[in-house]
Amino acid sequence: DLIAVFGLGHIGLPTAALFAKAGFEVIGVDINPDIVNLINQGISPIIEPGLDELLLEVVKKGKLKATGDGEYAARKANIMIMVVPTPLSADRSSDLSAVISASKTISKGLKKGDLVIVESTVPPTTCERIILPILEESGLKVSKDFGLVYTPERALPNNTLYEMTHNARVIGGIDEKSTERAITLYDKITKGEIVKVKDIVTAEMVKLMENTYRDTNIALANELAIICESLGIDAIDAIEAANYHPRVNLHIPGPGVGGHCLSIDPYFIVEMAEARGVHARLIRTARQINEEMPYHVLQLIKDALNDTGASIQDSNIGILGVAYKGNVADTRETPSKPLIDALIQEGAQVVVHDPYVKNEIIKAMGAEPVTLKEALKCDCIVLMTDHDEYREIEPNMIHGRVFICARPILQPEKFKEKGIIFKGVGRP
Ligand code: SAJ
Repeated sequence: DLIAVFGLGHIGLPTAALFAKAGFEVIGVDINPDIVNLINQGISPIIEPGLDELLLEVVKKGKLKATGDGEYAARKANIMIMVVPTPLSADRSSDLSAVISASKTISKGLKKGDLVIVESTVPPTTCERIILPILEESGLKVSKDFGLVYTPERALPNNTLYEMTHNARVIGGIDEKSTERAITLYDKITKGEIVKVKDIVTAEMVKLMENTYRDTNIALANELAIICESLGIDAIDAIEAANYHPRVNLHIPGPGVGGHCLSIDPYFIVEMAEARGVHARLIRTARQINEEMPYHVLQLIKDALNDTGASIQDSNIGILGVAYKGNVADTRETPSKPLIDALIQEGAQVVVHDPYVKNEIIKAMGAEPVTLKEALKCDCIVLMTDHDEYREIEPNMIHGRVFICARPILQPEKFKEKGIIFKGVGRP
């Protein structure tokens, strides 16, 4: 089998590399010529543990080749995997333009006996309602001439290669033949269990349900954290104690939910539910709570500065972390961005430290990149990301009087004892 992977991003590239490593001939397709060039030199455009080595190996062996010519790839391959992005539009509806465009390209090269596999995260029914009709514009008929399958990728960024080869994989096809063929294929790259579901829509929905589960649970933790703050008790202690219950697993409160998945996928469910006249009330509210968290952090900053008789306008503020979560360089949908915007809007001087994120990206956010030492000199320090490096922060490293810790990775008492005004999400 010759495999073509459409979309060489955070999921597509590792997927292509793993199939190449498993012995398949793989053509990777991307519309960005810079990405194609880098990959053909064996250089990974994304940071992901283990990917550099793996990519270099499969490119050197000639097992993986990248191209911008999708039609060529579709004509050559007999298995086509679609892993293109599905962002959220400004009105919070799904933007399926990349999926539609990739489907058109695949359709032009589609042959009898081909299998099309969709991995892109999509609102349920997208495969059958949108992708399938485009594929059939080729004149071929699904089931009779070609197969169609949906299988969501569930790997965690920063641990992608391990999870891709060990997590359980859900597969749902348009017919039994498609499903079985995909099972045989993915079995070659994963030791994880393969979970067969009855149809494509179930497989599409599974992916969204997983991320919605997490987003909703984080919203619950965030709401409880704010309530605990008002009670003057420590939410982190309370959550830890509650989690001794064998059937309770409260999540960790923080400054909001970032990343390309949790903050977007729930809206795909909302969109599809609304289209069917069902109101996704809890899911929508959870999103709202999480999106408001950066403004809760802003309030903590204002309150703390107020306690010292200062205000945002005449303070310099050092943000620790603009990555959406600890130990990654990814800033997509990061809660740090709305906080920085609000602070600048209110007239604060904002500097940012992040050990992973490039200075250009920090500058593009309108803030000045600085070293950790410099950031810790600010009047007010705001820890936003749970990078391991920040777990080592000690009271004597801080020069300012106010420390806002939006992640529960430091002990409040330690700082308060030294006269620092310490506030945190969920902290008394
Ligand atoms: N977060 C909290 N509290 C928590 C857990 C996370 O505030 O208790 C925050 C994080 O700091 C971050 C955001 O939530 O800002 C999301 O982080 P994450 O590590 O939970 O998830 P992602 O977005 O990096 O990856 C998720 C994963 N999904 C699940 O765990 C259900 C991953 O397995 C998926 O493959 C990925 O989404 C995806 O591609 O959909």
